[in-house]
Amino acid sequence: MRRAVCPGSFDPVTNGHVDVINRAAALYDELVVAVLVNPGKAGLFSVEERMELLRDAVAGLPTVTVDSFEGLLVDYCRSNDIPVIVKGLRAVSDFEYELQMAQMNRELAAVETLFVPTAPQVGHLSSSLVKQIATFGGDVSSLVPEAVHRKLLEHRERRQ
Ligand code: COD
Repeated sequence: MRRAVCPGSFDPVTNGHVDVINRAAALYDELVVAVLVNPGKAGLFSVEERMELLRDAVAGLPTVTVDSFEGLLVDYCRSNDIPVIVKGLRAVSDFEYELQMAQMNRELAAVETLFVPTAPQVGHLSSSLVKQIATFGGDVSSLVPEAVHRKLLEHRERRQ
């Protein structure tokens, strides 16, 4: 059974994440999308909300599950018997940091990292840009799954 994990903050999930998840799901028998619980950094959405939005986004992918983790990713991999991390790469700037983490994760626990090059249509997407645009009333409907778009609109209405 080939298993892998797609880790991230997913605050919130974008079409860029969804593309990487879809492509990783096609390569492995089981894929876990794991949301980092970072007690030191409050996100726009709670971890539960992010997981709910992810579950909605992967509803059509039967081999994909959504989970959360706290602490080191390699510890999560070890406890769940996952030998591979899948990451999306958008630019050289991503690569420099991701390479360092991949080498460290391999040294710490012999966990390998597979890099998936971003699809050109979503290479400019990031959760932080989406949040910034949505906060100032910009249209992000083509950048995120429908449920995320609705949630961002609700969030903005609550703030007004
Ligand atoms: N196209 C392709 N890929 C994308 C896109 C896009 N448009 N947008 C994002 N991605 C990829 C990112 O490159 C990343 O691989 C993944 O999707 C998640 O992105 P984010 O922004 O939601 O999540 P990050 O980058 O904040 O997540 C970082 C982790 C949580 C994976 C990392 O910090 C981690 O592993 N933390 C746990 C602590 C740990 O183990 N630290 C030691 C590391 S050596």
